[in-house]
Amino acid sequence: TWKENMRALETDVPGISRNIVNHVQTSLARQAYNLDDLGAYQAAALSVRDNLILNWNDTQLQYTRKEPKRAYYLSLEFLMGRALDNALLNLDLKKQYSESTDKLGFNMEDLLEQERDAALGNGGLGRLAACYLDSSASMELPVWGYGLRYKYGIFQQLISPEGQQLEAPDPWLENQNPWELPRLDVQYDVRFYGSADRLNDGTPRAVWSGGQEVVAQAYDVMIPGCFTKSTNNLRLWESKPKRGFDLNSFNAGDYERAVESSNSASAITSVLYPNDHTTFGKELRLKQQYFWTAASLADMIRRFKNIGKPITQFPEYVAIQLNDTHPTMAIPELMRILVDEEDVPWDTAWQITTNTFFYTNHTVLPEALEKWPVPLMQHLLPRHLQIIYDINMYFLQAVEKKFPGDRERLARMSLIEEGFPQQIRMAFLACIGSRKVNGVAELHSELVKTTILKDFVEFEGAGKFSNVTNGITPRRWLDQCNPELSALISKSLNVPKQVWLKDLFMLKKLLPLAEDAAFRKEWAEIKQRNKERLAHHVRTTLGLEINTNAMFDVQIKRLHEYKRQSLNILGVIHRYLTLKDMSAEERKKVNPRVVFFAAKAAPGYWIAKLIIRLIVNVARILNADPETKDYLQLYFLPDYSVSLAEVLIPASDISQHISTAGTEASGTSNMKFCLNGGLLLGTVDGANIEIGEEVGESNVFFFGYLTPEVEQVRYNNIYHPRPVEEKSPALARVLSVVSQGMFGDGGIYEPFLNTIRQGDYYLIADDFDSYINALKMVDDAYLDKEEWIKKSIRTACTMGKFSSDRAIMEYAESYWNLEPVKIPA
Ligand code: 26W
Repeated sequence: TWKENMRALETDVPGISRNIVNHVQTSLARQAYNLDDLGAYQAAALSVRDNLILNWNDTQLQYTRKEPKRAYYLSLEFLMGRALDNALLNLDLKKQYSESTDKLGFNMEDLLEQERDAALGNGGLGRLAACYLDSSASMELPVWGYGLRYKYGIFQQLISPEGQQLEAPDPWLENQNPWELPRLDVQYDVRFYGSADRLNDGTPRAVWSGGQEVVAQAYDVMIPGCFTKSTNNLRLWESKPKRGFDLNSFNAGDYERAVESSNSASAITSVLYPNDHTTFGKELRLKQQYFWTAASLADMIRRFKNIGKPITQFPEYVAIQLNDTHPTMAIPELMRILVDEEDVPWDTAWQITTNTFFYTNHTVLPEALEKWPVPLMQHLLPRHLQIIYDINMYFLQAVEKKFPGDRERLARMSLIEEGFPQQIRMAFLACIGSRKVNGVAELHSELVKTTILKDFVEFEGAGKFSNVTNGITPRRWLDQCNPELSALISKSLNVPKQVWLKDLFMLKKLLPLAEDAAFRKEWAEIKQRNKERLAHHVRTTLGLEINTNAMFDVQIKRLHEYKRQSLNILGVIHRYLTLKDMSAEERKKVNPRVVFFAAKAAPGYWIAKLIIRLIVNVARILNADPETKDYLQLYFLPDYSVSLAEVLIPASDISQHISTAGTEASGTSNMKFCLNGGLLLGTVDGANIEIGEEVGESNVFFFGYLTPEVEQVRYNNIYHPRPVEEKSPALARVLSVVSQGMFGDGGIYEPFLNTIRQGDYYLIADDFDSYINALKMVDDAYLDKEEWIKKSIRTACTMGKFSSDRAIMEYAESYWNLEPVKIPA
């Protein structure tokens, strides 16, 4: 009877409707007559989740039966965005669900808008993790993600009338989250503080006791593959106090401390740190990192033990990818488990560890490299500090053996940086504890080898270091966000999207159609409708009217000096001044432009906030100027998110990726814009370079100093400074109108302007004229509409390389040694 009663997937419209209504009546305890869009969304989401759970169960059962090697992606950030549309498309049930909700009196597109973004990430690193989960499931690979279930995701951004960024909390779990499943049976204890005593019995073992214990509680989020039953898992940990309060402290008579620790336990997973590219050395952040890696490793080891193999075979069944250094504490934690709990000899334990981990570096900016103060580690994780010291001792002995007497090298390579206080260099620990190390684009991987990890390449050999160029999922970033373009591609390739969405190189077959006027017309009309969709979005959310006959020029990413939104806004002011210089007749020949920015700044990054303020105030003046507003409009769209990106990207004619050469590791939005037929204006940096190689130099706009030149320019800027007037008269004029108050109180911008006048670390003045020249080339190219559309088609159709399916297969084959697992129907 068990078998007879098993539920099957509901895939026809009547079955789907029954399921939705059933959830309205029971799960939500609501009635048809008072059901609003939010309720209907929740019921639809719960019914989709039912389907996902059935697939998930089959997938996990198959993994248990087949015992394949598994990979785990450890990321402190997963920037998932919305789930409903994505799940419907991957399950191929969008049509049926739309028809069903239609019959029930609801519009599917309105229901989709009810969902809040799961915004458990800052930017590129977190969104990459989300794309990789989609690709792993779609490629039928046994991969799980492990992260934290933050109660509050990335802050909501508000912009005050003066242009000041204000932050509000993001209570994304407030209306319940239909996409997660609490696993009350999956809990682990995690210890902090206390003391570590070596046994000194001839083994490396120690006993770690006392301190505070907190509970890690699992929540599972299903990750559906595209057009496959394969459904993977993202396991997120929530921290909870143990039995109300900590008995250890209580029994030791420290009642106050016990109650305090019960509050502090829940604090661990309360909020995502909103810093990106800057470290702060905060105790709570280290607590997050250890809490998460300890719970995740305990979970993996329990699962491994279920298959009954000796612990030495751990690396044959488990690969762990470290998404940047944030999960590096997993390395000493695995050593602790092996040595102290499993009684494995040190060398064997180190062998197991270094065969299990893989480390991806995502930035070479010095301020982003994590270091933890030794006294903090001693206090919070005393046993791990001992282990790190031991790892360092054996490591430095080996370095000394290879390079005898090279004291400076030992100091450079030590896991412990000297200073007050001493600090632990997490990138070095991640490097020596891993089997392989990779960067995220060709140039970046070279920079990793020649700068931050140079000594390690000399010591370990270059073979350990390589490149996996980032990718993006074409499901969310084309099929979902640009359904009309997706349909045109399927029609023109004459294959269902099922085929090309999983083999993105097929787009190349459409290249000849760039010469077909009818195809170009359809292509251009879709771009136009996407621009109108964006204009509609801005009208309804902000009440602003946008000129959809203009070129749409977009820069959307975290606000950071190295990404140079500053260069863009100064270029906009230059364009404005040029328009003001013209006669009304001359202006009529100008090709109208609308410039869009969206960006969050880290709450404590005040120069970044000042740049936002400048953008907002320039927009205020420009959009109100009757002489120029038909030719130049400027918008700062607040609260950038995955969902906003899904509206902006398909609408762009040109997008800007203009970091100082050598600073942007890869960039991934560049790939998204190009895949949607937007042209690229950028520096010779990160993945821009590889995009240029794929689309051909004549279809992209490059400018600026190259990476090998940057160091010398920076040196000159300090030791042989030249005034801005000399480097770029055009920029000097722009700086002076800002300073004189054309956009409100000029005085407040002085600290920002001074970063350019003095030092100019990011080469704003050095690159300005080259940038303005590139903008002019873009204008000229846009005048020839037919040629522009050809470039747009060529750009989109050469993006095959940038599918995250390609990237994840490289990890699976060359790093993890993973095979796909077919899930039987
Ligand atoms: C500890 C503070 C902190 C937080 C986040 C330091 C560094 C980070 C991330 C590693 C920054 C990040 O998101 N890097 C971006 O990673 C993307 C995915 O590989 C790349 O495309 C971007 O170029 C890179 O800036």
